[in-house]
Amino acid sequence: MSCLFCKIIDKEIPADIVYEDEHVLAFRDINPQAPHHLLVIPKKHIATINEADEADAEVIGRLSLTAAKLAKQLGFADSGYRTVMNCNEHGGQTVYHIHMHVLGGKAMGWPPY
Ligand code: IU
Repeated sequence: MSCLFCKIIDKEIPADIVYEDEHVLAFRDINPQAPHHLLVIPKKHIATINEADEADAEVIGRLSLTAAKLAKQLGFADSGYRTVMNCNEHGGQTVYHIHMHVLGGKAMGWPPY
């Protein structure tokens, strides 16, 4: 298994894990782009959101619910935050195991370029 995020799930590679359940794992991004920068990933390996199917609907929903839960727990829900899932080259995806970025703790601009 060469997927880095699968290795984090299997605890073969260390990560600053902030949440884990049967379905998802959340950890702090190694190269944070905001005061709070989490990645929420499904335990099931899905390379990009293009590969997700109907059977993945629940776990994909759990990514957003986990993002909101952690934003509340870590105290940046009320001030606001952004969730992002990059897809493929033009989306800026570099790790091919879907992940929801959760960025908070500062005001962010729009559009994102
Ligand atoms: P992207 O959307 O695929 O570009 O995001 C990948 C993120 O994974 C990026 O923000 C990296 O800093 C982050 N990351 C990490 O947190 N830990 C790692 O071991 C690796 C990448 I590799």
